[in-house]
Amino acid sequence: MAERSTYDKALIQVIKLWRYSETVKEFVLGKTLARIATELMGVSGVRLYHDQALFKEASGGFTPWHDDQQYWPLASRKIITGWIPLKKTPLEMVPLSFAPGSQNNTDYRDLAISDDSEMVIQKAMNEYSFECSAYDIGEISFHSGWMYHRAPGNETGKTRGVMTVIYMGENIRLKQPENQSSVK
Ligand SMILES: O=C(O)CCC(=O)C(=O)O
Repeated sequence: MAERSTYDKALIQVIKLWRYSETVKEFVLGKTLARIATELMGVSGVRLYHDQALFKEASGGFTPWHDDQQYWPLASRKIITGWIPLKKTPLEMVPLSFAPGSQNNTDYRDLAISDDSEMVIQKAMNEYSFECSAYDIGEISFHSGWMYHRAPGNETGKTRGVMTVIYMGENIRLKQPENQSSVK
């Protein structure tokens, strides 16, 4: 752990879970979450952008303040992440904290997940209130692509596992990448 970067200490990522299991495929490609995402974004329908698992290991580091959309060269803000804990996740298992309203703050959007984003965005977030809740099994949250969020390090000695499913408005278009994060 000590040799990893802040980004790599925070999470282990496994992408495209729907390819590994029929059950997961049914869940990820199913209509339940897609319908909620459609309603939240006020769009006529959604497409799946991608899904992934994120494991914050026992003794895993904090997830620095960041927004998600900088990583995606998409031309509108109609994109949303469903954050889905794989187990009951009480506050000590460090669920995400969100800064509602911060999706309209354009100042720090290109700060890639790093010690820098943690420091700079943390300062800016002092003018917002945060929301952070415990999750029972089956409870999930959605956050829009530009909303800043973070999570503390995991000191519980147990891995905190979640999966995310990201939906975009069905009419969304690609745009030229505007930063290094979205070139990859
Ligand atoms: O689970 C975490 O700590 C980070 C997840 C995240 O940033 C996201 O789903 O957008």
